[in-house]
Amino acid sequence: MLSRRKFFSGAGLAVAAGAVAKSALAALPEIVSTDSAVMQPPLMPPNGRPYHAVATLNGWTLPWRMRGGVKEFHLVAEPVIREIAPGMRAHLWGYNGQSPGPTIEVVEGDRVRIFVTNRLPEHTSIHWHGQRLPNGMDGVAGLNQPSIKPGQTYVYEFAAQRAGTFMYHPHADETTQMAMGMMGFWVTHSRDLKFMPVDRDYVFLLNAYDISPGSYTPKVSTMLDFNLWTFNSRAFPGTAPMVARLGERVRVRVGNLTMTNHPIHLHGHEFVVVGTDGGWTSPASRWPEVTTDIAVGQMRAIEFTAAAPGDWAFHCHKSHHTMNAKSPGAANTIGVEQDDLARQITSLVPGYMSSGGAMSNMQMNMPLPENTLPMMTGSGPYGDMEMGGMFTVMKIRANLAHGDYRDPGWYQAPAGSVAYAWEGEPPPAERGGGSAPAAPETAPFKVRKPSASREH
Ligand SMILES: [Cu+2]
Repeated sequence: MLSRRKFFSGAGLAVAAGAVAKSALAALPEIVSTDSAVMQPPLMPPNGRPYHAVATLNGWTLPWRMRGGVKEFHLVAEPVIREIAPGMRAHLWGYNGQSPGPTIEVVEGDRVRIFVTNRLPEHTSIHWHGQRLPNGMDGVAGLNQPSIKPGQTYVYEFAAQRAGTFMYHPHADETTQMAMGMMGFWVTHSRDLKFMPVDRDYVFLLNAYDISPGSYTPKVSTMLDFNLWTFNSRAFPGTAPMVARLGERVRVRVGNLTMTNHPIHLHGHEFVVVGTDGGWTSPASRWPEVTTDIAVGQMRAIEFTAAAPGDWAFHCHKSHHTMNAKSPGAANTIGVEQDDLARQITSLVPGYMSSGGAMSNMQMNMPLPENTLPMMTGSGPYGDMEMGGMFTVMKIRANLAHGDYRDPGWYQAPAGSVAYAWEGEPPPAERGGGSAPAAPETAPFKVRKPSASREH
């Protein structure tokens, strides 16, 4: 359940709400909001066409009001506090109490009306990324509509024409507002309950922030050099696990609203890309993969059968995206005695954090600035995981009930099925063929000088 509901909370609005007639209040759907980053179970549709609800990683689905056959939602753009992971909170902008905003779920053919109230200190708008809709509902401020000024509420109305995976985000002062966390997921379900059914349907957005160690608010002038890589504005170990029962069909839908691409990788299973930005892929077009690259502005839906029990890593394969903020330009200190060095540097550069070898040891000896996550962190049943950022775990269990989304804890591997330390003596090193090949006296290939005429 949602942790709290706000009915026009906020000092100024509370006065205004008291001054207007009940009939006027009834015209706007109630504002449902949460301050929690805890993953909510799927929201079963209380009315309208039935569908198989999705589960939003560290997020929730926005309830609606059915009015005259139209699904009415109320989004509020506002400053929020997001716990990125235990030990770090970010001052972001989002919707209905959190960043990202709540997931919106509708069914193909639904008539939808979305009220958007702006409680930000600047203008905004919402673009419904990927939707077929009337041009005036596309949400590009200045092009399709005037911007929504602070304090104003705008109404968007359209029919959800195409089933698939979508996002929403501002199309006004976009670099600022997306760097501050304004975005949300949208799923339009098929009218046909038998169309590509799955047992679990997880959704989340890829987002990135530039928050200096020791501070709370993202730098919004950053274009590429972000230092915090997140799944739904959560960094590992703050990311919830995705869970599945052995044998279940699992779908994961990912949208990328960062400024770079992310090769998303699942361990222990092959998956197929069943959906893109433009809809479902044809079965003949699919091929098995274990990593799929998701470019900027793209959405991908992947599917696999949970065939093997265990705790399977699920992460972006750019290794600097599975760590938290680090000091840029740090040297490789592999082979350097770290302890004494760190002490000496810290006396010169307060807050210094090294990069390179032995980072975990280093961190243990270094005090972190307040509100700062360790660069490589998280612990599992066997010790330190040294991960951060865009990382979570797909937990597959034989004894999990259908529809149970609770964290089942760490996997208890059967005896004899875990990598183990060799206890005996290592064999002597031998080189094949007896002697090492002699080094050539001269380079075995010709070096051609670059020719100016061949350069383009
Ligand atoms: Cu990445």
